[in-house]
Amino acid sequence: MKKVLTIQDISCFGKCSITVALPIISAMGVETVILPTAVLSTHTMFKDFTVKDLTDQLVPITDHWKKEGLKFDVIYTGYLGSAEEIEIAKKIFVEFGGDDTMIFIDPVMADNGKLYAAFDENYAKLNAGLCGTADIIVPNITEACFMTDTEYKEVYDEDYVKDLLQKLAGLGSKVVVLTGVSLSEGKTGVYGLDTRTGEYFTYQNDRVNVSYHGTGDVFSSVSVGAIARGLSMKEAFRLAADYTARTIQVTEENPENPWYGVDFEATIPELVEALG
Ligand code: PXL
Repeated sequence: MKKVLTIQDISCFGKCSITVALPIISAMGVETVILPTAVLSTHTMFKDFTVKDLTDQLVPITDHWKKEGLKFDVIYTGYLGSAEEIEIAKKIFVEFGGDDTMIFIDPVMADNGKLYAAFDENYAKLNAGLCGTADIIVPNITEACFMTDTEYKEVYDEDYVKDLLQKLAGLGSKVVVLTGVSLSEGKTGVYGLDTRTGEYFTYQNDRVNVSYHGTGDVFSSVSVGAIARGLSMKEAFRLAADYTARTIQVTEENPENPWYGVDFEATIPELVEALG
């Protein structure tokens, strides 16, 4: 069975990071090993959330894994709590990544033009350095702007997206994919660049005019699960974009209307079926 290591926080309530990645990637038939970077009472969009940083646990845990000879097919990082954790993640890539290990980085730190509560611009620069060591990175436009010193625009055209992709390519990752790219009315999706071939690719589906927390984590988790299962990158991103859009739609139809996260639990059976 393919094995993924995911390094991100546990937000106990709120449906994001590990509480999204673990059920989704496991349901896709891929063993999911977790390395929690912090435990929060909720994600950071709630008021008065608590945080217990776990930086001091990362090295002891991974030292134990080294003795056990663990290796991973994919290492997927999401929300990391501190600059020090970024440095530790780099070491983990070297220690646990073989030639066949795919390093997938979602540099979770910002959205809608703003950094999340825990982060500053220096953190964004360090995240840019981490992204340089990846095979695939999947920032949203805000994160890409912070990492490349680019002005954030709410309204943009294809040239702006391609310019941003070229700047991201300069960080050093093999494949760079921007998420949440909307180039026509009513559509949204991904726009990527394979820096090895210079080829751009895009996939758009219908935009739902509402934004939910954790949708980036849903998208990344499905992409990682699909890549681990051997789908091509384009197939993986298409599946992930379709699944995320479908899950947002189902969440919108829920009369309880949970503002804090999407109802991926309701759509997991469809995801499993789509894998055949
Ligand atoms: O979904 C991204 C995410 C992950 N982890 C924590 C967050 C967020 C987004 O706000 O707060 C703790």
